[in-house]
Amino acid sequence: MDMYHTVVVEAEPYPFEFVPAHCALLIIDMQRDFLETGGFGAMLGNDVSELRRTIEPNRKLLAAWRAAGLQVMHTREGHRPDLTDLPPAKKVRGRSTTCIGDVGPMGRILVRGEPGHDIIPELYPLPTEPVIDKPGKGAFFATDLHAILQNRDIKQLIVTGVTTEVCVNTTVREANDRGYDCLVLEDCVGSYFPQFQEMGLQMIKAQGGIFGWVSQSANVLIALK
Ligand code: TIU
Repeated sequence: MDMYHTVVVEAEPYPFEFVPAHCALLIIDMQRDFLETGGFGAMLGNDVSELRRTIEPNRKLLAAWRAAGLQVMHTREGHRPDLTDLPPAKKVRGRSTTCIGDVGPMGRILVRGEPGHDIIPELYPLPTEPVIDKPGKGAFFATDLHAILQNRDIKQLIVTGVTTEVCVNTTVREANDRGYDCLVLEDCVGSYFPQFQEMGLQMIKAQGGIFGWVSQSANVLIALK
């Protein structure tokens, strides 16, 4: 594969074309607290299997993307240990007895440095891969992601991770407004709610790809060969 030669991936609403040197794989919030059976997501009563089915396709895609020598970035949702970056509205939302910053099943919930906040071992970042710690749902809000992408000459993003309608959708919308093309891979994104998985992807590709493109990881793997 030529890093500077356009690659075409079958996608909806029409094929996604990218130049590998200018395209990064952005893996959103594949954190233990969202995905593991003993995590915060599961504690709230969510079915983590809907998210766990994305692990294997992400693992294969990540391996192929790394083998091709392409750029990878990871994000994690979470807050400073002193919670100074946690909006009071976010802390109290949901009226749960256990909230962000409290001690949960895998350390303090969504607090940086705690075991549950970290990325699952199957997709653990390499030291060379930037990890963006974000306080919000979108990966551009209050982070240096845009600067990193600009410094690395990245124009397009292949977006995977969790959850489809929350952090993935918010990030894709933020990226779209900043001029990036986004391809979202259906088998590599997951939601606790099947109907939101379906509609979260429909919203991205509707109206001629209003926010981006949708495809399957197999189509990217074929294109990387
Ligand atoms: N990463 C992400 O999507 N954070 C969430 O809180 N998602 C939910 O679906 N709750």
